[in-house]
Amino acid sequence: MAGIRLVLAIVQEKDVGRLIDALTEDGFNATMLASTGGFLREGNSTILIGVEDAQIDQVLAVIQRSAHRREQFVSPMPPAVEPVDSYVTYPVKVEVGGAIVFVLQVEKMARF
Ligand code: 2BA
Repeated sequence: MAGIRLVLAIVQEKDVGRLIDALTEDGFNATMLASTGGFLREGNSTILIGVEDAQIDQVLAVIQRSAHRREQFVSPMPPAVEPVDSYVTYPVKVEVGGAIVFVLQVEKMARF
């Protein structure tokens, strides 16, 4: 039996519709989870895609062409442990978007 991989892609909200459309068009099954980035504390989406080994390159190519990196100025949230008035935040420029992708080996997949 062919090996199964789980692709876990974290993408910006702006890119998620385009990515899901492209995955569906190419015949991939995907699940979207609402997630929040630890640094920006903004909503992003975590997409789960179960695929066979042989499809990994194709799915990565779909993700790469659907998610774009862009620059954004943000004021980071103060750390929860600091007193609020002792912490001054300055906007910082960060690059966001594109996709952060993890590929995991799956021991078993079942559909009941
Ligand atoms: P956030 O944690 O909200 O990070 C958004 C962007 O802010 C990051 O983009 C990065 O450019 C910047 N950034 C993150 N931490 C920073 C820091 N300590 N100082 C300065 N800039 C910082 P990406 O690297 O493209 O990450 C996009 C989102 O992907 C992240 O949102 C997070 O939700 C997820 N992510 C990234 N790396 C991850 C990892 N190793 N494990 C789990 N999730 C990850």
